Amino acid sequence: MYSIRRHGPPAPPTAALVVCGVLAAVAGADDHGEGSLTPSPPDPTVADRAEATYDIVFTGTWTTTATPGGLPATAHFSPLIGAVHNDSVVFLESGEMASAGVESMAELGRTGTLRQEINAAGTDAQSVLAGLGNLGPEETETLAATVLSTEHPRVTLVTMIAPSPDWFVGVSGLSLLDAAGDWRPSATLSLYPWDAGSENGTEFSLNNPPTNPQGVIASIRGEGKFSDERMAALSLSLKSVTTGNGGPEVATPIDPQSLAVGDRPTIPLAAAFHDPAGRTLAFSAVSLEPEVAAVSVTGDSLRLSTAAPGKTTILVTASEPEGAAATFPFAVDVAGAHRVWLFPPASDAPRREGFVRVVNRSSVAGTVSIRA
Ligand SMILES: [Ca+2]
Repeated sequence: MYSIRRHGPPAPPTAALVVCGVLAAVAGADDHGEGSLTPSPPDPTVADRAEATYDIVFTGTWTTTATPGGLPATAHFSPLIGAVHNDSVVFLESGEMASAGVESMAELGRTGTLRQEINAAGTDAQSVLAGLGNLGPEETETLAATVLSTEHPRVTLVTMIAPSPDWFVGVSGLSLLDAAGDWRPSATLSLYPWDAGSENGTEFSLNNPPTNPQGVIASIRGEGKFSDERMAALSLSLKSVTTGNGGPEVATPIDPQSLAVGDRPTIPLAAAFHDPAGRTLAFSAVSLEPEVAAVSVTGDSLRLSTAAPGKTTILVTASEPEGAAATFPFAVDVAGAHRVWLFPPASDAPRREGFVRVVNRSSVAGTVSIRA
């Protein structure tokens, strides 16, 4: 028989403590890919408890590109079901037998048994994730403001490819903390088809004979009905991080900024945060790519200083005097030409000539001086 597998006691904490609340610079990697039913490595030890909210967006990409033989007339994805949890529990895994809950999800699109298994995980699971209903082959559903924590930084989320014998897509034990204990600003994954190993059949049909003895969960990407293309996409984007209890909260995050090289906008921060106790907050900010745009904070005013085309993420933090803090990221996209230095260096022996073009974007006269 199968069961929800539990890992042994957690490894002793490593000597190095990891500062949490700062976010990793890694963004947008499709690093889980086909292995999305292989849980992430063990969670890092994090010094201070923090909560992070993510928007989790599931998008069906089931077209004849994914199933070249066509889609069944009633093609859909069953209601999303999953959990936010820690690394002590695994609800499903490639190469392992499906639990009764995973079997019921994969064969019939039902969520009740898997929900019971998640509840039975006790404190290892922080919350159940559930969609609102069936989704069309190319439909999108957002699980907005999903709360993760340093103790529960993992997401498991699955949905049946329906109708089918026991086929599904999903992720298992995907950690949103990186190895250093920093929250990932975003993650984008392609979801490929899996066979739960519990029911026979090669057509898009229900009620086939059970697989006896039960097999294991296995990839069927590129097999049978499926091409090598993804069936769905999952994107997870960080919205805010809070540390400490009863501290400041994110009220109104700053919108993504599209800027040109040389822009230096000033952005007020007072409305971006809310402190339940009404304390005076101290603001700070860092740029993950300071060569694209640097950031400075004076009082409750944030100043961006763009320097080169590219993209960066700005992390804005508000702290109250006892140290509780809230952080959110916003994206900055800088367009414009690269600065090109056309003056040859003094060490350049051949006599080459250089030139510089000066563009004054403001209405105020300025001075340009060149020293050679
Ligand atoms: Ca099967």
